Amino acid sequence: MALALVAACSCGGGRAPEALAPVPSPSQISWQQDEIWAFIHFGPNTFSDSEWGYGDADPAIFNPSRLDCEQWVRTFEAAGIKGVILTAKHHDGFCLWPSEFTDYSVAASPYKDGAGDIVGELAQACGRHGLKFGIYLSPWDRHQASYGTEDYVRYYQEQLRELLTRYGKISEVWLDGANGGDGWYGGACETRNIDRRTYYDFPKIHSIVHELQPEAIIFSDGGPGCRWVGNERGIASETNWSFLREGVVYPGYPYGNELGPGHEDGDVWIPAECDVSIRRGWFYHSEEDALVKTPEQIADIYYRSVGRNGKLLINFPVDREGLIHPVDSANICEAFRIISEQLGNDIMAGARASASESRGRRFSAGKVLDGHPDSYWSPKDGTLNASLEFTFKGKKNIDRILLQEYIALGQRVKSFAIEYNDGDSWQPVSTSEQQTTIGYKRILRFDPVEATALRVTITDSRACPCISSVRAYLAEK
Ligand code: FUL
Repeated sequence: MALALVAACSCGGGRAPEALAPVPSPSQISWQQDEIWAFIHFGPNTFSDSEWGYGDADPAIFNPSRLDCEQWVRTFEAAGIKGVILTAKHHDGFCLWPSEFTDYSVAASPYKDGAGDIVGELAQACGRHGLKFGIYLSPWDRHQASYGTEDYVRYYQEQLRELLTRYGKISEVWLDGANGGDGWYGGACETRNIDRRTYYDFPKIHSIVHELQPEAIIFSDGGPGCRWVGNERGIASETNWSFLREGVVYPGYPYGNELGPGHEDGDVWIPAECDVSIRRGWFYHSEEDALVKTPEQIADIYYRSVGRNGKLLINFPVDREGLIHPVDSANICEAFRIISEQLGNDIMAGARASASESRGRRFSAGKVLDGHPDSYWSPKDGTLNASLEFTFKGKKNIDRILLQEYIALGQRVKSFAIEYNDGDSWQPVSTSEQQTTIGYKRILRFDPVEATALRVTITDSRACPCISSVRAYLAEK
């Protein structure tokens, strides 16, 4: 008996917690680990100075003189961005690839005398630099005469198949929810209303994506791969569950405030994607050259998106030459430098970790400091309130804490509390941010403290917490 016990302890060190549904797919985990992707809005709108083209722009206006997808991708690489989504077709119906199903495309434009293919050029540049690639194919199409009929639904599906089979691996498909009603529609110039829930046959669209690109994440207001965060400012809710109740939210859904926090009692894993433009508009307008978000503003958005269990999708309006404007590219690179500097020096390195309780050696407090994304601290089954303590050598100045759950086993933590020891007693950190959900990543900003120790208490959880990482920083020097 004694021998058997010794054997169990030395090889196992405790049994892993059961997964708590819903859980993410491996593609959803890797999607979230990328943290920041770029968005590109480019098309006739760039040349007509509009945001929502009516669908009647002459393809002759689409004439980028120096288009260079290498320049876009080099900018993203320098800014630590891991992938890019291109508006292959926006609401105006113009296609940035030579689709065999319409003449309304780059093939009818002066760009490369009609021999260009911007989807292909960007896909290749991403391949050369190891970036992932995704496409935006607007369901609403203000150009096509057939819009509103079954023929258009077939047309959309054929175009989707084309994009998913011609360009190698597609890692995300963006299904926008806008349906403004009026448009050119082959010259009819009228308002067409469709039933947003049923017209596009989204189950069929999803099955085409799953068949042709099984690892692609499908974005829409309600997923199924990831959901819209509910605003276009790139800001996630402080309380942010990566779940929705199945079948409730669909593209164009008359959403309330629920897309931000998600459904705490949801049954499907649909994490929040936070889209925002580096400028005001999605498309390029020269009068916005002076309105590019500053590096500090972008860093703040990072804290409010990635730092709140979201993924950041930041848009670059490519200009009329076909380039990312130098101010946009300088500001995103500087933002990346600021974030890397602020979160570059982990004060936990060298700290001693202990826990109020652990389920075994494999799940001890030290696992949150070992840098392995797949190791984690966890207390016993049924323990919903437990704490981790970190003792420093001497006093440390701290104003950020970064927490991560091991989300492969589900998102669990409902609330937590951060305290520091000033040498005499434990005090709460001073912050205006809620200490609620954690998820993949949560970064809490607080007034600087001088601490001999830090304590992270999980005060409530859906099941025993599984914490894979705790880091601390002094960002504002
Ligand atoms: C919205 C669209 O209507 C905008 O033009 C833009 O593409 C944005 C990302 O999504 O719904």
